[in-house]
Amino acid sequence: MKEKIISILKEHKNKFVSGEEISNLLGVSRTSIWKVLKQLKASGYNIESAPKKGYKLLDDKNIYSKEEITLLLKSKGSNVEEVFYFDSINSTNEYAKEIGRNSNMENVLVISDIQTDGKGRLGRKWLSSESSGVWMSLLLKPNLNPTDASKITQIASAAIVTAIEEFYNLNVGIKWPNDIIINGKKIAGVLTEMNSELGEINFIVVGIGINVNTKSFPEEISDIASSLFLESGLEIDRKKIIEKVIYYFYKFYNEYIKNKEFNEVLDINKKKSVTLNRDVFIIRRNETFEAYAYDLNRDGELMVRDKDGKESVVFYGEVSIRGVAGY
Ligand code: BTX
Repeated sequence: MKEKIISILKEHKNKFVSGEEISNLLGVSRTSIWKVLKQLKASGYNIESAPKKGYKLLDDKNIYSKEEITLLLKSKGSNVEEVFYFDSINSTNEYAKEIGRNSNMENVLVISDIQTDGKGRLGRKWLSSESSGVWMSLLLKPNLNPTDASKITQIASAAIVTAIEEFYNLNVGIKWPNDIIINGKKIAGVLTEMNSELGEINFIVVGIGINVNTKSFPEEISDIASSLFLESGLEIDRKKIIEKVIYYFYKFYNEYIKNKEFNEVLDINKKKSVTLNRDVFIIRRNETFEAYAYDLNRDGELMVRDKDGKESVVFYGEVSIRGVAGY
């Protein structure tokens, strides 16, 4: 009902719509409409009410809620079938994995204003305590071989870069395969987690964290972290970023799942790479060695050449680049 009322108010943006009209459109009593409008006002909607005229939605720019996000994604015809929204949660990835384990649902978006225990890779933390970023996870059930799951990370990285470049005039880079970098600092990251058995994927959760309007970072990461606001001076409604990232994610994902077409994603990952054409450190199991990163192969794996000229593919190794995002 909340969603429907917001929809009606949005259709009449900056114009009054009477309680009676809303009540006729939805077939519910004016008292119920009035109660919902009161709740909407309490949750931050700027709704003007005037006797005999009705209600008018003035500004919904900074409203972050399940209804807003659901409406936004529905109107853009995205593949997202269900949205779980939280004001605060430990980790959207953890919640999405829980749904993955316990239901048949897929194409579910879990999103939270704040994460109290946001996760990075390899047990690291992802700071998401301020309500100024986008912290979201998609639950997917693709019919893929588990060895292809890493492509989902690259699809997400390509989607984030493409989305950001639509709004900001910034030079955005990808530190292979999951960090998004601007001016040498990390502004976004992707954490893909998979549940699989016997060569089959049960589900994949792709977690996306983007520092959008963050004004400052704690000292421990202030040298390596930045936000779209800090890099551009532009404050933006986070919903716009969500809409575009989801749009591009599904554009690339559907291309890959339906047509096995990964070239556009690969091109973006190559073109935007801050890892390629430089010396990197490969940390593989207990071994660390320096090598020159010269290409991404057709599957998006990093190709490196060590100082003896031996070429190899980096699968699981953590790649570290001097001078980029603190590595
Ligand atoms: P990562 O392991 O590449 O990066 C984690 C490292 O980045 C940390 O060790 C720290 O140095 C630095 N860092 C921590 N917080 C931030 C931040 N807000 N901005 C920039 N740098 C930071 C990258 O992991 C993957 C991150 C995915 C986060 C999303 S948010 C939604 C979803 N839920 C969840 O718990 N994780 C994902």
